[in-house]
This record gives sequence, C-alpha cells and structure tokens, in this order.
Amino acid sequence: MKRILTMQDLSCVGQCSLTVALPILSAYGVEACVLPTAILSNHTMFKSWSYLDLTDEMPNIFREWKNNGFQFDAFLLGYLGKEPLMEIAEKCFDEFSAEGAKVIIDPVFGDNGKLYGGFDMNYVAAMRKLLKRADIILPNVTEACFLTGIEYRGNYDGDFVCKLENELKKITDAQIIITGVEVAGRIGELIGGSERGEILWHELLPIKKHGTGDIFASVFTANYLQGKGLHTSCEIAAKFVADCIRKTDKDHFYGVNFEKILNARND
Ligand code: PXL
Repeated sequence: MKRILTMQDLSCVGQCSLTVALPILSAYGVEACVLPTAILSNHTMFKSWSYLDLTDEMPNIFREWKNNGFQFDAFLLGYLGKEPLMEIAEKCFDEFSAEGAKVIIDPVFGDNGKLYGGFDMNYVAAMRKLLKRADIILPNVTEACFLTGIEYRGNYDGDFVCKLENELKKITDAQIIITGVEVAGRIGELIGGSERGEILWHELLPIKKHGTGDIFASVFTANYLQGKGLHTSCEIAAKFVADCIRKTDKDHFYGVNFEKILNARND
C-alpha cells in the first residue's frame, strides 16, 4: 500500500484541503498521513476566519518522525499559507522520502485572476522556488499566470495556455498540468509535453464551486499513485469533479458534496 503525506491546511468548515484529501485518498486505498500547515475556523471564501499557523510545531513533528523512522512514497502539497513552510516542505522531502518518492504540488494561492486573501507576490516567488522540487505541478490558469508573470485574461485561447506551459517549463522540470482551462465553452487540463502540451477537454458545467481544485488534486494523485498514468488520472479526476458539481445544490456555495460521489464511483 502506498503511503502518502499530504501537506495543507485544516479548514474546520469548508470542504477543502485536508477535509477532502483525507477521505478521498483513503477511499482510493492510499494510506493518508497529514502535515497540517494551519488550522482555520473555515476557509477564506467565507466572510471571516480564524487562523492558527502551525509552522512552529514542524520541528517537533519532524523530530518524532525521525525517531520513529517514518518515510513516505509520495507528497501531495496544497494550501501551505505562509512562506516559511516552503523551506520546511523541502526539508520534509529531504528527510522523509522513501526511494523514488514523488512530489506533487498544487500551488494553491489564487483563482479567477486574483490571489486568495493573505497571499502576496513574495509568496508566489517562494512557491516558484519550491516548484523546482516537484515531479508534477497542478496550477490553475490564475496560478500559472502569477508564477510566470504573464498577465491574466478572462478570455484566452489554446495558444495562451501553451505559452503558460512554456514559461512554466523555465521554472521547473516537473510534469506540468494546468487545470481549469476554459476555451470556447469547454473545460480541460493542459498536460505538458516535450514539444507542445495537449489539452484534455470535458463538458463545461454552468456552475462554479469552491474546493474543486483540491478534489481534483486528491483524485488525480490517488489514481496516479496506483499506476494509472497522467491522462487517465486526469480524466478520472475531471469526471469526479464534474459529478460532484452535478450532485451539489446550487445554494451550497462553499464547496461540493463530494461525499455523494466517493462511494458511488466505479473506477
Ligand atoms: O481550496 C483552496 C483553499 C484551501 N484552503 C484554504 C482556502 C482555500 C481557498 O480559498 O481558503 C484555507
């Protein structure tokens, strides 16, 4: 059984980060260990939130992991929250990687052309550095724009997304997957290639919901770790997200009811 460490925040309410990663990874038969970066009362799309940064606890956790000899077959990083956690993440890869361990990083700092609350360009710069350590990166279009310095546009075409891919290649040798690509009424992921990336297209649903990127990353990672390959893992993750959106009431604004899909899936 693969043992994965997922490093992201614990938002007590909000169907994102650890509250989706844990159940999804477990349901797919991956042993899910966690490194919570912060505890929030709820995610930052609500009107207010509390925030307990856990950076200071990391040395204690690492000391005991070393004492106990823990190692991980893969790392899935999501919302880290504070810049110092980037260096801590690198330390974590150095100290606790099993042989051949994969590092999958979803940079999680923005969407719809904007940074999430609490982030600035210093955070983006630190993330740009951390991405050098990744085997696979999963930025959305907004994050890819901030990382590359290319100005975000609401309306873009396939060439724009390929330009993002090419610029990301200058930042990292990781396999690049740009999520949430929307062109001409379709949604998809760009899967980077040695020449030009390929976009996997799906039906674009008329509703947008929070937390879907975190769900995509978890389903993708679980399938990829089981040996499914990039394309198939993306297809399964995209279908999972679309099914979740379809099962969620339109007034449920802060997340999606992935719980209804987790048990009903047949992959
Ligand atoms: O879903 C991304 C995410 C994760 N964690 C926290 C967030 C967000 C998006 O807003 O606020 C705390």
